[in-house]
Amino acid sequence: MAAKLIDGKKVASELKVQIREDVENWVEAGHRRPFLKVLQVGNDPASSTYIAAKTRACKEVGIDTDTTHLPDTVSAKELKNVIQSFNEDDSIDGILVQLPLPSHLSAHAVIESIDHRKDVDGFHPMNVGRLSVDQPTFKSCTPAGIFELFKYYSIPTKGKHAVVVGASNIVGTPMAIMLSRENSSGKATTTICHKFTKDITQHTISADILVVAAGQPNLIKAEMVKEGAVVIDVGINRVADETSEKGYKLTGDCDYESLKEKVSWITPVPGGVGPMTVTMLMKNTLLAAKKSIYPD
Ligand code: L34
Repeated sequence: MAAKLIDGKKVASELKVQIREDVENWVEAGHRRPFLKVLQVGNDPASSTYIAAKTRACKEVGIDTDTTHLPDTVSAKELKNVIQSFNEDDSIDGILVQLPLPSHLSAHAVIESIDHRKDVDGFHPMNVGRLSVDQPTFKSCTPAGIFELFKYYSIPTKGKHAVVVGASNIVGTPMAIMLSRENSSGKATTTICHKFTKDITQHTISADILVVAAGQPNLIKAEMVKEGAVVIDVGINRVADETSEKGYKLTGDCDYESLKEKVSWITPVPGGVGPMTVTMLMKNTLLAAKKSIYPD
């Protein structure tokens, strides 16, 4: 069986057209244009690329944005004060602190210092907690984007066996929550694999839906998946490649070439999940501006 391509780039651009319309309607109704504040600490090159993608998307959908850039020597206290000032600034609808942070800073503490009503990443414990109990919330952008892809391609999750490889706070954990809940979203029987899982293949081989967010190039090979499975590759690894202009190429966590002969649906890297993550951030920022999740 040859797999069908899940074209995240295409779906993302269609969704952005819709979001743009929603933004313009909001503005035409007399409201201030939504505003996203991005905070970058240090100079991680991948972070700079992702923030550039977010800034571009804001432009496409008509959301105002700017990025405050702090040096990687910033203290926890200074960073907290900056975030506090954003929390109190009524002209800011959404706040995003790009991760990872330099090692002397605690991501937990930083995320918790963001006003949960402006947490458009959906990483604040309030929002993750609400996700866990099916309350309206800012859904983490990557899992939300993957669910949009399921919807667009009419890929059912209800009653399926979903396996998530990787248990990060950004992707694996919220993805597993969304897949597993009975009352909203997934309704799937869900397994989470992580670095302590003894035999990953034992789990992946029985997956109807396999979501891989481990950050390890070529972790998942054809012999580890079931014929006809749906494979979502969240990995976005930079591997050295002297033939490319940038000196690296992007590759996911899955061996795409061998998997595509065996599975039913697969996301490419790049052009799969990445653009959806960025698009869901636009959606959350509009929700924040409209105070849809947390009315005053
Ligand atoms: N706070 N930190 C916070 N929020 C996030 O949602 C993120 N993430 C992850 C890293 N840190 C974060 C992102 O934005 C990963 N991520 C992200 C964003 C965009 C893309 C990939 C990951 C993306 O646009 N990917 C393109 C290729 C980009 C390239 O050329 O490098 C793609 O087609 O996959």
